[in-house]
Amino acid sequence: MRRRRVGQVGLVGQVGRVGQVGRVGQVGRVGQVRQVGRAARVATIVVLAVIMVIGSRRVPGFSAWAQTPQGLPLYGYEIVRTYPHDPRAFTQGLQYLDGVLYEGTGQVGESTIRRVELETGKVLQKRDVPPPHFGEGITVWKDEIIELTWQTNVAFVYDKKTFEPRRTFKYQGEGWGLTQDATHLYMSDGSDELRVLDPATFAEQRRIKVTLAGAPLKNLNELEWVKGEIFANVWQTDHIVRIAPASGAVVGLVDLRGLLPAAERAGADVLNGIAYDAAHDRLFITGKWWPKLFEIKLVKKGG
Ligand SMILES: [Ca+2]
Repeated sequence: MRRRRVGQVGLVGQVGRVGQVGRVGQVGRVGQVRQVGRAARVATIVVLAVIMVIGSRRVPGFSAWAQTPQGLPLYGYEIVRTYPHDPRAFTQGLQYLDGVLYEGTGQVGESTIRRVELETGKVLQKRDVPPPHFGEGITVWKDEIIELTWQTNVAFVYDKKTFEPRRTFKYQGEGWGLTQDATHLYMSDGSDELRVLDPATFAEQRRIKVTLAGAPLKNLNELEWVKGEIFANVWQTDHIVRIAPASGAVVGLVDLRGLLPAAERAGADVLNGIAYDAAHDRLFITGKWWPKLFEIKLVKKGG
């Protein structure tokens, strides 16, 4: 299901109808009424979810949410700098470390791990991931690179310098995104839960149930630990949610629609790929088969 999604352009026709977004704004406001019933709240979330999916298909005149549920902060972006990105890289994992990017790419038979020069997008080092594996999220832990696979239930561990395989970890379910703080790994699997893992053993310590305005939020994809929050792409949308790791609550929404110009969107797939340079407070964003990688600054919308 996560394979070539470019053919979904047909959805745009349906999206046109959602140009009646005015209604969404109204629903959003309903969410602010304290006494609103559960049904109404669920309806709010359903509409929001639909918008998050449909909103990723950029349609002229499609305006941003008038309001977000429960007054969640909404962020737009400012492009600081644009870099080249390999348009054949089906980006599934991205991390910035010591001046370079580490990237994991997907598709069976095309999956790779790579070290990439930020400024030029040049691939400095690469290792193919053999079929039947579909490469997913990666993270660099100490002197190793850990890579998830989508549906083959195995994580590969490589030497960070040589990219030589060292060992594997097994896990249940799908592998999507992977990030870390100083002590743990955080893994997404397509559900509304993030697994908290021991980096040395891959043993699961606990799960974080991610909620948006109280309702489960699924399809959390590529991840990045940013200043004490977990940023997660929501699959098939141009939105990133900011998650408080302690509670799992979404504490902010980032609307990145329009980041990749429409002309370049044709051969590209969805936004996926967040990397953070903590030393210089730089946030990098790209997507699957995107020809560009962007350094952005978040800009708070509304009041
Ligand atoms: Ca990342």
